[in-house]
Amino acid sequence: MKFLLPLSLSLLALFSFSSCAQAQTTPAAAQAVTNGLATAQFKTSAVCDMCKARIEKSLAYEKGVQSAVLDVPTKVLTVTYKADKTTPAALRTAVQKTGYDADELTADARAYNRLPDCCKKTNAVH
Ligand SMILES: [Cu+2]
Repeated sequence: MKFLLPLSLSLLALFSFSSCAQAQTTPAAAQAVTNGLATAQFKTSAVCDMCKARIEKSLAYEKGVQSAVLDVPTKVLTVTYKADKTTPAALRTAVQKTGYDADELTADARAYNRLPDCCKKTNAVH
């Protein structure tokens, strides 16, 4: 029975070491802010390349936005912005005002109604 104690101790050390190493490798929040620039991703209701162009252009005019890229197949908008100039909440509002959902937020109704029929969210991605 005596040999079990050192064994369990070394196992314990091994486990605490690996969880520690894990904590160090992926600080997602810290990764997002580099040189005052941060990146945020939003799920939108975009369905086509026209939506992509509309949202990217609209976001480009937003204060603090460095770049905005929408991936149509996944509907995910990736925005790089200056963390001291704007916030993810303000960026979501900008997406809403363009007529699209942003994560759990629903599109601004007036902006949505102005979208061409092909860009309505009832359509599948095309
Ligand atoms: Cu569209």
